[in-house]
Amino acid sequence: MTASEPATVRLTTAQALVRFLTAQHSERDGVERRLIEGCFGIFGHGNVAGVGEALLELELEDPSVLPYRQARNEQGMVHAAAGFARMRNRLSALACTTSIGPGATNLVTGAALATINRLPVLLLPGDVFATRVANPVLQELEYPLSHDVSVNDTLRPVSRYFDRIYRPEQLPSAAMAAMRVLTDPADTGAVTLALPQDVQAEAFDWPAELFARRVWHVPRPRPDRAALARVIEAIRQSSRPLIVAGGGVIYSEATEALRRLIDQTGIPVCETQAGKGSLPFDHRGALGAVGATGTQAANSVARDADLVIGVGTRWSDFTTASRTAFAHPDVRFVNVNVAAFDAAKHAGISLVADAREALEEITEALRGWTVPASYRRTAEQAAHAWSEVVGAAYGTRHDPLPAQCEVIGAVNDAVGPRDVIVCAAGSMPGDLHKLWRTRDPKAYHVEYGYSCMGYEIAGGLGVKLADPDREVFVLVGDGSYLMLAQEIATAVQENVKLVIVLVQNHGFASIGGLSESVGSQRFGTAYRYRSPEGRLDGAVLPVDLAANAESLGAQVLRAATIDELRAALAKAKQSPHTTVVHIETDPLLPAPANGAWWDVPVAQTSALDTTRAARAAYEDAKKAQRPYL
Ligand SMILES: Cc1ncc(C[n+]2csc(CCOP(=O)(O)OP(=O)(O)O)c2C)c(N)n1
Ligand SMILES: [Mg+2]
Repeated sequence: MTASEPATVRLTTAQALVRFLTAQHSERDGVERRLIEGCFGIFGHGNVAGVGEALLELELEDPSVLPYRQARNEQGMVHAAAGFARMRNRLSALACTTSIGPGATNLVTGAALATINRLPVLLLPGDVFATRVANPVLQELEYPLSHDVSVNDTLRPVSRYFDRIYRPEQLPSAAMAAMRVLTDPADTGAVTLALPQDVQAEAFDWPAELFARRVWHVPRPRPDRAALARVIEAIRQSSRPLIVAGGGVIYSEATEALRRLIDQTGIPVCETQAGKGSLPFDHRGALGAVGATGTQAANSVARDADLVIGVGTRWSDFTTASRTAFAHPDVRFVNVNVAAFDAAKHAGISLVADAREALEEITEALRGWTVPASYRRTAEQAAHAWSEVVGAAYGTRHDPLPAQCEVIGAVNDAVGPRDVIVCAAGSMPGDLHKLWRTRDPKAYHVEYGYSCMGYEIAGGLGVKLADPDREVFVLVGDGSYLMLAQEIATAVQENVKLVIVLVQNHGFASIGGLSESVGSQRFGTAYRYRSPEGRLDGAVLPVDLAANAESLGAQVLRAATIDELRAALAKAKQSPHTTVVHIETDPLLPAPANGAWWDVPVAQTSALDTTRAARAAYEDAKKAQRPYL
């Protein structure tokens, strides 16, 4: 080698990729951290000899550099990675390696969840031979029209960046593009680098600088001056403005800035699922949840608001109650969002910016301006009235089986202010949104972008890995548990402690209630034997989920009453082990009503009286739906 020739390192593609990952860092507010902190995986022939060999070399060198963790299900490991990234405010992430075929397609649901929630996860599925010398390889889908399609192409629409590394030379540019997307607050989501199994094992002379320490700066874009002036003008002209705090407030660590703005101006604040915790529940001006699962306090203020200022929200149908929540005839929107896509929604005044930067500049520009005192009082009284509703729900005392609200109340009493609750699907997310008393911005972790059954336990594992100093309480229904509970075994293996509250109500309280409301008579929503009449309305099944959890290595406590639940939670908190607290509840007792609507179309023609009645109610409710234009 002459002095002018650049230094190279001979490694396989897989070795080069994992070495590259160990050198990547993110930076925001002057703090640098590792970008990819570890790797989940399940090995098969599509990754064992490539990425597997590379990870082994790394572990033998130093097991702390890129810890490898075995998952039980590929979907579960992406959920864990998503929970991890959310807990870290998207500043660090985990990689996930899989085999080809089913191992890879099991990633799809997790990838969709990550992308919809804008959470960075790095997916490394194996792929079929690039050289095609041995095709069709075991598990290869043969697409007759083209040999450059594999099952991994199902990951394209659910990835924010997708590339397939057919040749080692492609790796540097693909890997750099992947890191850019992972660290871009507007573009982030699942990033997929599909790795054909032969290419993983192929050696190449890499430029040494590929492995140099690299820092990806996470920006805090400041608002455009003219757009900011438009926003300030709109706020000054409003008499009933309302802030809707979304997940962006929390990811941007903008909660202090939000607090300063509302303390100064008196603008009340309500929260989306991802934004819950933006303010402590009892802060002056905090109205709690908004929309379909909102508090009556927030929804009454939302109904009359003349200016709705969304901060870091993508305006899901739950937030707008399917475009019925904001009913003022002249309501206008302001959208503060780091993603132009969301900032343009509802014909709002678009303010493309980081939430913290934008809130600080808005606060400064509004100096001396406040909402009318009477409006502030109205909002505070509404919040106070809802707090009494929550207190009553926490104290329901239902017999013989407790109500879910009481369970939530008991868990709320048991958690410390920084402890995290994790949930995702079923009736609990809505009840938690309405009723949970949140005290810390990172203490409420309900995945409601994809509301994916099965996220709860796996996601909780990721949360705990991201912040081991906090106690993590997973709330999971029996339906979600049956879908994906296996990562309990991973938590046990990793000595990661979770407290899992398993709410057994023998089926779907959520969809059962919804089914009834749309006239479908709870059809197919309870877990029951097939009866002699041929219907699923026989006796309750003999399924014992507590025994199932025990068999996976968890410590299990069975509670029959709320008092026993309180005692079990106290014991679970003290225990160093992952503990499942099992409690049976009455599925027919919903949380307090809020009068909000959700658009679920009902059959326009039907032989059923129940459906015809529901259709009439649907058509009536539909009249309140607005275009927000
Ligand atoms: C993967 C997935 N499949 C289906 C659904 C639709 N869904 C939403 S809630 C629910 C039932 C959840 O049952 P359970 O976990 O027991 O909670 P419960 O409704 O009883 O509170 C279903 C099927 C979903 N959200 N996710
Ligand atoms: Mg259930």
